[in-house]
Amino acid sequence: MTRDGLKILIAQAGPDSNRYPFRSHPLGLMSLAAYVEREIPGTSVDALDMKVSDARPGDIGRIAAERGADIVGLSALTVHWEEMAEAARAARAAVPGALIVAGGPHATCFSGRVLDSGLFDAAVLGEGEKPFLNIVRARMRGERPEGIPAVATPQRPVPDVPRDVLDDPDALPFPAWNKINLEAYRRRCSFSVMGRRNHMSLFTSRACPFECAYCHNIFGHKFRPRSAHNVLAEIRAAHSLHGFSDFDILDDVFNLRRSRVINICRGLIDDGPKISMAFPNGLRGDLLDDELLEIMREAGTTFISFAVETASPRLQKKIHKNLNLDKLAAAIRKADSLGIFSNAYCMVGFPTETESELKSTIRFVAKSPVNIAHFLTVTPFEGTRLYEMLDEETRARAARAPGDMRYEDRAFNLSDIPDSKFRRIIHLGLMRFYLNPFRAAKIILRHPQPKNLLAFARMAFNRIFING
Ligand code: B12
Repeated sequence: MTRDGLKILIAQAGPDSNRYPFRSHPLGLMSLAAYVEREIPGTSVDALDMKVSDARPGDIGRIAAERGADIVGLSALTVHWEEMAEAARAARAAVPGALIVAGGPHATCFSGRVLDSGLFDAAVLGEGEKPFLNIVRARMRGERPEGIPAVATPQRPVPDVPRDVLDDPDALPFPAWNKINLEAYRRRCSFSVMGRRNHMSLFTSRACPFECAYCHNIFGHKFRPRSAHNVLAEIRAAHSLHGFSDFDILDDVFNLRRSRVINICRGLIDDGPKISMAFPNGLRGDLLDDELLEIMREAGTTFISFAVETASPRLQKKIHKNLNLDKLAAAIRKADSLGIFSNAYCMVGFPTETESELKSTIRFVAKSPVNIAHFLTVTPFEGTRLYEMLDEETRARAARAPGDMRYEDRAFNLSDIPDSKFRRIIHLGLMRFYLNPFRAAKIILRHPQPKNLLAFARMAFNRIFING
């Protein structure tokens, strides 16, 4: 049976809660929608991000029924698996004939568990465009989604081909900006500098060749960058169609290929548009040099998160990040001298971490000119190499509570430092960092969004006196 005009609803599950206020655009859903509609004309895809919507997971059934959905695709981070399961249950009850498909980070990492729930007909592993398109095509032929590369099903829980990615990411259409409620993201905190901004998220490359032990690698290790030409075209289209002049670039490792970064920046400097660029997800500091930072600044870079993780060379090795700390420190200083607002992401509480290693990380950051610091307690996600390093008892605790692995959660101090001392050191570190008058003055003078300074002050207060 061939039938066009298929209706598809894809949704990202999660609460719209202030407990974790940051929001970024659901680029995965936006890309799937644009790709499927382009490849199968006549198909219509609706996208819904529950993290910025009044719709609760239980409402997905009603929404799917109202739209007459033939396929309901659901995505979530592992922390929001329960919401995703509830949405699937609601969809199954309301549109029993629809195909219910899981995708996104949780389905990628835990496809077996997702299918064992009995709520899904299929789970897509990793990059979703090609597998999802193949599922839609199979449905149009009246076939079950069996034997499709990168698609697990209850009958075949391990796909024959584990991933099915696009070799040339330039072949993707730009994300479907028209499928989401753009206004909802303007009203919420962006991932960058704690503020409400008229910004758009951007993903300019897929995959990361590094093997950091704590990472759930979604796109694999073969770095697939979009060309500078293609990235510039997306920026220009988002700017001219929707007026965005502020971009959050969320790649895993945007600056892996120096020449590409230079070409993107050169294009912006020479031919515009004039935009501001932020890198809230972290750049690799040891792959930045003076000249590169200068051109990035000239092209509009206002904010960089430096993914420090730890200042202990031993731990850098143990977690397979192998960051060159001297190069990182030099890049932080250079960014500061160029007036770029910056953040340091640190992970604290690694297995075997000692008191002196923890203090060395805090000292590294406190002595550096970064404007914001995060000391996030390491969360041992199942399915990562870090998790494999744990003993049975700690693993069991981690596996029992995936929903509890929330931001800045203190439940898993895996280090050799007793809990109370661990907390005290971090608390004192945060005080030393934020209560430095020179840093405070610089934050006020340099903040790229002065109207968000109050929100920033509230965040720093919470971090020092509540979370810290
Ligand atoms: C931006 C971002 C965020 C944003 C929000 C992201 C969101 N979607 O809600 C913020 C800052 C809020 C965030 C927070 C956290 N994040 Co985060 N984040 C990211 C980041 C850097 C980019 C996401 C993105 O836009 N990707 C680009 C798009 C194109 O990819 P995608 O969304 O994965 O979609 C593709 C596929 O997954 C698939 N797909 C997606 N949806 C669907 C749906 C269907 C039906 C199908 C078939 C396929 C499919 O196809 C898409 C296109 O190929 C990723 C890293 C990464 N490489 O993706 C981490 C990542 C998603 N985050 C991660 C984590 C762990 C967290 C935190 C839990 C960290 C922490 N301990 O605090 C918190 C959660 C806090 C909370 N309580 O909500 C992990 C998730 C692992 C997991 N198993 O859940 C990732 C993968 C990082 C990593 N490499 O480990 N994050």
